[in-house]
Amino acid sequence: MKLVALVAIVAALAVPGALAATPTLNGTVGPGFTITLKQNGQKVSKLKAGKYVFKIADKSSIHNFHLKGPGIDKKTSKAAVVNVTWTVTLQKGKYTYVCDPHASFMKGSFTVS
Ligand SMILES: [Cu+2]
Repeated sequence: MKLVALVAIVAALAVPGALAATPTLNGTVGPGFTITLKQNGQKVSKLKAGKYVFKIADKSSIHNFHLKGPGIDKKTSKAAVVNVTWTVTLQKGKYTYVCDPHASFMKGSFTVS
């Protein structure tokens, strides 16, 4: 009986780590002149290095979503209205995301440590 209980506890502790999902970040640009990057509804400002899934919603044919930083330079096409998913490994450093045609004010950044 005690062994069964112990096995159950060990299994319960081991499973979350084994099944830990890659964290998802939600990037949105448009339809207005806004660009955001959020995790669980909160604006992203700091992340730990590692693998992330970026779900990008490019909702406008006059904007794009362009992510740049150490090891990464990815963007959606300005003309396209698309949902894309990028699986990305973030490294230590500063990353920026901009809408290229309006980069002076449609922009954001976060740091990875
Ligand atoms: Cu724009």
